[in-house]
Amino acid sequence: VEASIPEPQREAWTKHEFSGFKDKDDFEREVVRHVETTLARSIYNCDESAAYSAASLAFRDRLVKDWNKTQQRQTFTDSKRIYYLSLEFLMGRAFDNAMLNLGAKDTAKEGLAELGFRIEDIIGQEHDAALGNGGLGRLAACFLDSMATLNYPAWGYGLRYRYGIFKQEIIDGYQVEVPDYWLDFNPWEFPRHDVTVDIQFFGQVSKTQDENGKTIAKWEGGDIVKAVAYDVPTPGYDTPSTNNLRLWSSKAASGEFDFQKFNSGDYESSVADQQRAETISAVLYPNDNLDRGKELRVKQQYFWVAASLYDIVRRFKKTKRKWSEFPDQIAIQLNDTHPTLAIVELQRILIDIEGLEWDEAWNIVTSTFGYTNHTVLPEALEKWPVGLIQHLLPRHLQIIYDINLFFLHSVERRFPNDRDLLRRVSIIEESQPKMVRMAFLAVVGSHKVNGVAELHSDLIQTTIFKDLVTIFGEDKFTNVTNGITPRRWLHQANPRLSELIASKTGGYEFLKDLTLLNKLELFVDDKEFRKEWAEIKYANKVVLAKYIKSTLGVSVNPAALFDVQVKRIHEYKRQQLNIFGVIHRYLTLKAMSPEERKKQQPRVSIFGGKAAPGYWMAKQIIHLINSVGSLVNKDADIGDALKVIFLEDYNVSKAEIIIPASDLSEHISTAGTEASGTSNMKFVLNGGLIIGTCDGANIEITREIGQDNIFLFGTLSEDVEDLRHTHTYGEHTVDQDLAKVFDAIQGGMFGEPNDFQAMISAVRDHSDYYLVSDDFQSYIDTHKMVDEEYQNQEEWISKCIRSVARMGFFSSDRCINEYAEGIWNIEPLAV
Ligand code: NTF
Repeated sequence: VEASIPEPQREAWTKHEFSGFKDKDDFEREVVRHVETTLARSIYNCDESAAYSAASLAFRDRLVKDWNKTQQRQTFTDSKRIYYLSLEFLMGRAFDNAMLNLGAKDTAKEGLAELGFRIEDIIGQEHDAALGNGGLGRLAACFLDSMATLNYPAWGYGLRYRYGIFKQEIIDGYQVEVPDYWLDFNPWEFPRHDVTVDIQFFGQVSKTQDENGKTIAKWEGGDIVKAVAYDVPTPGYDTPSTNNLRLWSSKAASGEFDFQKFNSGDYESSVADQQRAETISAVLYPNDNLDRGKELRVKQQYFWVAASLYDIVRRFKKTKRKWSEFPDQIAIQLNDTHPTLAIVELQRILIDIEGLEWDEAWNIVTSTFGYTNHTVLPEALEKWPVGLIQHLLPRHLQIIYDINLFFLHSVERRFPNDRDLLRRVSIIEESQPKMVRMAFLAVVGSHKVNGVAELHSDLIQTTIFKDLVTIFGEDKFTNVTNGITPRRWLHQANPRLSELIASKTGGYEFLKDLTLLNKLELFVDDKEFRKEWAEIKYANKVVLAKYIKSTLGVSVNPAALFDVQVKRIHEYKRQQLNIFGVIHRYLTLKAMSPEERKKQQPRVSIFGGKAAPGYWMAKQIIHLINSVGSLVNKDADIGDALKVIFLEDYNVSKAEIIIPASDLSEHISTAGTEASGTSNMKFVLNGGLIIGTCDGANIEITREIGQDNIFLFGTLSEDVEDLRHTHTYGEHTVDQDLAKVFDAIQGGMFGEPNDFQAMISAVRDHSDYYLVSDDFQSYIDTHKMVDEEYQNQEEWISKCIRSVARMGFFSSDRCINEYAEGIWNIEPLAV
């Protein structure tokens, strides 16, 4: 490893090496030092925000030591590395996580107390790092945690958005979006102003022949934007391994400042050019499961991918290995199609810059990449107009055409005279305008393609990639069922439950081997254990009830059944089914005598989630939920029997409060639409039961925990197509109970009926694409079962314990090990 200090001077360095705080006193000293020096405040002048900053810096100092050593070890060992390319990393807060992963939270707690602070208040000061929309981004964050915990040499690559996902405010029942400027103070990142890459856009390609008659392509002209690296240390749990997440930020290239304009007095427009360069990494696109085809988005993608590949190739070239060894040293995983241009960029680097032959280069490329698909929804599959790529990345378009040509030739050789097959599998869709199908490009350019749950992996092989399976064979396609990190989603979010589990399973080992949870089965019949378990759930519900009271002013009874649906708002996730069910419950309660009403199981229906700013129907759904809440919550006849809550601005740190407090959570997508879902796993792991459809990972959760421990309902995925067909071409009547719900809405019970007309029409007058009416009856029947079973608390808690005991499979550690073995072919690095 390179070092610039000569041997004789190193002794002084070793002698004075900083090693971070070791105990409580050390920690306090570090906090006080950071308050006085780094934050430049006079002593005793420290509010919670400053205490957060200083305490974070004290922890950061320790992380950095481990991080440097990990990087040094990885460079020195020179073993294979995995690069995880994701346009989203939904990290949430880092401070609590760092304390727990370093095993120093108790030290910090005592230290902060002596300095006059409660650790919870200090944790609460941190702004979420919200560089993601939902499940896809949070999955990437869980993967980073697992890769570090399992000691894999891994780097994440992403974009450093100045604005993360917007902050949601609810005003008069409507969603309002507020920009999330989160970088005012972020101790968890290190700008690397010396690590920059020039990224080229536009320009033209010239072709010449060299002395051997070989064609040389030169991409020239156009604009240059500078990528600056920002590094985020990501610690593993109970290991010194600390990996790197490198986020790129865009800046005007130094040569870009237009002195011509400047000297002619047009200073403002030369500044405007600078700002234009900075817009590339300015904002995260707020769409979940939707592709809007915006030009700036493809610019983001190329900017990030080109910077990352330059970095990866630069690192590889330092080792002086042969190009053929590239795939033995490097695995690159594409998180969805967003980084697919990396395939084209690596091919370009190898043939245009490094001078490799096409075939040799293409072999390296396809052996390096793996592609994970996260959705089958057609509106989410990325396609870029050929004209746009031509304009922005002229050389890349040529390479895409060549990749397609060679691919189609090989198809034609194996399946002669099947012109329709060629049309169907072509990377270029011959539409008006022509489009580049990014998912096909990703499949053709990777050696493995995986879905994220069993049903989903089967579906991609039989629908969107059916022809490609025929062409490449089944071995190229595989499944890796998603997982979640138990460190954040159990230990951090639910410390009391984690402690109780530790007391019965032999310490905190289960956090590193989640299958050890199975030891809990021994205690299912232990009354005392069940009591402790129930007390923890109740305490978590009290915390959430207080939060609801403080934010919405609504009192909810912690003894009621907490029924939670928190996730992005989307028609396919069917929050409309949930709220229609709630209205049905309300109408039923209203029709009862007061005595009868008293006998019903009290419920709190809790919703949360953001709608994409341009998704009008999703915004209507939010409005209806809030309108129902404002009527129901102040209806004196109803009282505690039903409350309807919409929690504003659902994000990772709020999930950490909500999930441990749930009795029942809703995962009710139309079968075949939710690729996996990951919150379903988080809820069960925290001792809540699920009501759900046979979709995504719900199916495997059922297999693991047993069908007695989950409330399944609704149409099966294999029947969905036929039902849709009947809606369009045959009988289509609305369920009778649902029709009553519609009547209530249209009668103005929840305010202006026109506001909700589109939601009703989608079901009644259009084809009810998401089968809300078809599934309505079985949905409300199943909720009736839930009410009955909840009455028997002993049995309910037994189910919760049994379920938790059987959740070992859903650790992201298992998931990462599967990727490492089946796709990346890499091994952990001994520490
Ligand atoms: C999401 N996909 C899926 O909708 C979820 O079911 C899944 O749990 C997560 O990915 C993680 O695998 C997307 O966000 C996208 F972008 F593919 F649409």
